[in-house]
Amino acid sequence: MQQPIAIFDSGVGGLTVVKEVMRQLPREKVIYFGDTARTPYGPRPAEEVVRFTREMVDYLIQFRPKMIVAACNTSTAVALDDIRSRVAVPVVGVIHPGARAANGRTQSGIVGVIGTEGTIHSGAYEQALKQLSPNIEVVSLACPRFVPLVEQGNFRSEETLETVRSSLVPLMETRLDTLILGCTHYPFLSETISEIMGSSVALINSADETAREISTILHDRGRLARNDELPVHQFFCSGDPLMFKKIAQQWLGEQIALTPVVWQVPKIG
Ligand code: I24
Ligand code: DGL
Repeated sequence: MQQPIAIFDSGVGGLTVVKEVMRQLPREKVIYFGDTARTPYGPRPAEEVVRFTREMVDYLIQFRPKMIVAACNTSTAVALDDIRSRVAVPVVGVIHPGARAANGRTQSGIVGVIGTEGTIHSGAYEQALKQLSPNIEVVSLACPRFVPLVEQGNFRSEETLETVRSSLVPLMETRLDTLILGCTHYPFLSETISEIMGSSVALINSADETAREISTILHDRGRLARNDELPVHQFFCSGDPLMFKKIAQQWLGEQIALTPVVWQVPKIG
């Protein structure tokens, strides 16, 4: 029996990491958990995100994964150390891979980071970047209006352009040449963001970088899957299963096996 890679997120956004893992590592079996009943995590207090993240990890551990991937930037920002202290398998988050890519890319030494309120307030990207390059200058900005736009499927409307433009004003006064899209949803807005920031600003997609990191770790540890037949992935969500299935199948371009998970058992009587 092949051990799966467990990937979790606050909802459906982490499917961006899943898609990239399926593309880069087609033999690996993926177990995904999306906490769609309690999404979004971005505006929640850190303490709550840590607690919710623990619950997802505790659920996923029953599948004996060879690795756990926090595909959610907000969870990674506030709960990565907590998860690592609780499990014995490697835990990969989306922040270090994104920070490493940005550090390798910047020439001006000024890097921008956009994300949810939780991610930006944690300072986790800034800390990761400074650890790689102490002299790097980091400009961080929370963009709380972006996730709702993406979830409306509103990627390129006039309203989106205006919202993105007005949100990014604080970044345009800086000389950054690299911008980390530090949220699962932001790559869907990358054309609009690029239009506003200009073509001289490189956009870093943390999901793609994370898939490469997963690949490197499994390769280095000799843990890559060797099976000939393609794996059957499994998806779990805490909220509306039909909604999850619809989004996942559309995004991944294939049928999925989904199991709804009841978190809080309803009180009887
Ligand atoms: N995209 C996202 N979230 C949604 C959505 C979307 N609805 C349409 N599209 N809804 O994230 C989130 C609302 N929750 C409520 C609770 O249950 C789960 C859903 C970004 C996509 C991440 C893969 C647009 C859309 C789509 C398919 C693919 C991509 C996409 F329907 F942007
Ligand atoms: N998945 C979250 C993140 O990457 C975005 C959505 C949310 O706020 O839950 O930060």
